Amino acid sequence: MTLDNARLHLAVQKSGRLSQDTRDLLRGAGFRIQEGKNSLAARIENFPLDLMLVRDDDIPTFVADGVCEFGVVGRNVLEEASLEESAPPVEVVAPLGFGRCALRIAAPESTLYDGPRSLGGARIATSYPRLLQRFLDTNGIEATIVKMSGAVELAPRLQIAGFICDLVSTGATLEANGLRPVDTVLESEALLIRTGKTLSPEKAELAGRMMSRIEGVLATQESKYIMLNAPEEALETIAAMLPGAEAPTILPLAGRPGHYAVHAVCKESVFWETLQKLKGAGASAILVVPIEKMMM
Ligand code: PRT
Ligand code: ZN
Repeated sequence: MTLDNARLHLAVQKSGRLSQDTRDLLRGAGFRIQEGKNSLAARIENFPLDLMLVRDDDIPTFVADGVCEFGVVGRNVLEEASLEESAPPVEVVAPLGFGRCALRIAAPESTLYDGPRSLGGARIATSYPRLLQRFLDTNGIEATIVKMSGAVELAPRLQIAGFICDLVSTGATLEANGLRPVDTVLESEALLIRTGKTLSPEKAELAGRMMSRIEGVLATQESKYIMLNAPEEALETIAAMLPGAEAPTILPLAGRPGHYAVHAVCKESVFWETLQKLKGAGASAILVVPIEKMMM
């Protein structure tokens, strides 16, 4: 098989909370998505990659089976699927920083909660029975799990269950239903996952190229390029203060003996406090600029 015949397949949510951010990430990594009539797949015009547009719940299976080499899915969906007996392994390549939410236990405002033991003997409604069971087991609690596929927040009012275990982001849905979060089962965000199956050498090479582009976008989201001037005696202190920077470039300033320009890529957030500290250490003319592309 030649390289041209090998195409990668990335399973992404067709429509829902992860769709837009997934597309934005791919576009940011330079992948041009061909918006065609096919509602099941979308071709990337400038890379041997096809997006398979599916329901998020199916993504772990497609990737585990190797039907798709990669996928983008919430940690909540991935972990619930991987707790199923005989689930083939998938690997987490990278957390993607969007789709953040938490799987939380919640109860009506008036319910007293004093840690997981308050769940003993209770009925808890959820769409995530395996993650909830793991949480209960870890805490040595016996409770009845009531499996629901949606509208879990209505369970207490309908007297189906005294507690719920559901995804929360802003908390507005809980509040609107007179519920309050009392415990956390899982913190979640979207993940890039890959199949545990071995890829052909051609696909492995493409996979490496695809991942380094995506990782490049993820790295630039936090990273900044920082430039400043500093006197020679402050260089060591200042270099040590630059967040997440390796080996800054230090250049002599023309016409100002003993003064240098310091340039560095900071791979962690640069806050105002950092700038204040740099100034305090003798830095001047500090510039922080965003990085558009980066390949390590
Ligand atoms: O059709 P398909 O099966 O693909 O989509 P879906 O309806 O199952 O999933 P979707 O699009 O709702 O969510 C996809 C993924 O987004 C989830 O698996 C999570 O990883 C992530 N995510 C992030 C969320 C939320 N935030 C979220 N708030 N998923 C669901 N919610 C729901 C939650 O279930 C509750 O009903 O939003 C409500 C609470 O939101 P707040 O803001 O009121 O707290
Ligand atoms: Zn779903």
